[in-house]
Amino acid sequence: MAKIERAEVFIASPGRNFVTLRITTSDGVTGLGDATLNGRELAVASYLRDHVVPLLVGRDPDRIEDMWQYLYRGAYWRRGPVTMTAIAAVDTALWDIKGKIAGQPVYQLLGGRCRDGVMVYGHASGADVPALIDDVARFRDQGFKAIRAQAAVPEIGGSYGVRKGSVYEPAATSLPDEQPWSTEAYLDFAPTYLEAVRDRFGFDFHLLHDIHHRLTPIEAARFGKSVEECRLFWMEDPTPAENQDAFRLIRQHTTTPVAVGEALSSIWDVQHLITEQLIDYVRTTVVHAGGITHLRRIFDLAALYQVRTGSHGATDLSPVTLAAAVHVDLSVPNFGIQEWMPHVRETMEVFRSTVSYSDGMLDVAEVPGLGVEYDEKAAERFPYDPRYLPVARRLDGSVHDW
Ligand code: EZ4
Ligand code: CO
Repeated sequence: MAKIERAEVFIASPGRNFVTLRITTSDGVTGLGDATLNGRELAVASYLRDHVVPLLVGRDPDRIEDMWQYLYRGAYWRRGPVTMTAIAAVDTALWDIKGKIAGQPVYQLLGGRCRDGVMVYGHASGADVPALIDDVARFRDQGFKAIRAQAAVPEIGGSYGVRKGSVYEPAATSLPDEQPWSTEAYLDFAPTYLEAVRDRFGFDFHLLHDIHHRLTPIEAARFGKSVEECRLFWMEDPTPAENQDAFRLIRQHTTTPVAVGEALSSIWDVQHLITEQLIDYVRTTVVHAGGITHLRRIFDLAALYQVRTGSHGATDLSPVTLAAAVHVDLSVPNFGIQEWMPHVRETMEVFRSTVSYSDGMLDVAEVPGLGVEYDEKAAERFPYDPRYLPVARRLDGSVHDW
């Protein structure tokens, strides 16, 4: 029987920071797991290096479910993004190893393909409405079937989700950047640019919008109602989801579909959202929600309630997560959509991935495992670069949800 011989944690910043776990078996088979928690990277690296790696060595790499239970129940302390990201890294690496040993892509081990490819949405954004319209046109030209639209709010001179040059949501060095927020200005402005996009391009593509936890439930209800004519594919994170019941209020007022989950890390965090049908899409991911094993459990629960998947896929999730997400997306019956932003060249020099884009869809190559390798040598050129996500403050100086 092969054993886990080695588990290494790599921290590198090829374009942005990534934490990667590589497990090697006594037969020399390697598996990769993403362990990146944007802005809190070293907490997960320490959790793995100091508390998990010593438990892995000598164990059976075949027993993926047992390993999940062992790390989750064995920690005693429940849930939370640091724990669930660390467990995810181990789980993902073991699925990669199982695929390589079987000589099969991971999606085959998950039951095989349910679809030919994975529909993705791209991120169009603009400093003003004409720039947003140009960006939407660019995504349409690239064949995207679904596009998220975000524009800077004039009164506050910016917004989350708006690219500056080639950089998306740059995390600041030293201390977090503080950015102003006005709910009133956003609520007046955002529906107008979503309408402008529909007026210009019509309805032959899916239009998405991210609210990024910025509204109260009743404000979100008003927003959802005000954009019903735009027929959004979804409004994302309309209000923070610590209180799952808050979404009932939104539901009572609008038919705009709701997506939640990128910041949530376990099935218990989305339980009521799903079982009470308070959302339409669940956005939990491989890396932040306990790996392929736990994400499948969430998606199976969601399927019972006609909730579809829409996994988080911004560039702070590594190419290992993207590949794992595509394997899951290919194999679950209730797939909805996958978020995707291409990683920069430096990232792809370190993570050699077989994920490919064509005509609005992603696919993986027919290679064993996840189809991603980590180039340790290339990674050495990109040392860790501590950064923080921004913090939002209302115009009176009080802290708001970012
Ligand atoms: O702000 O991934 O839908 N995508 C998002 C992201 C998140 C970042 C946080 O690290 O909201 O861009
Ligand atoms: Co989001």
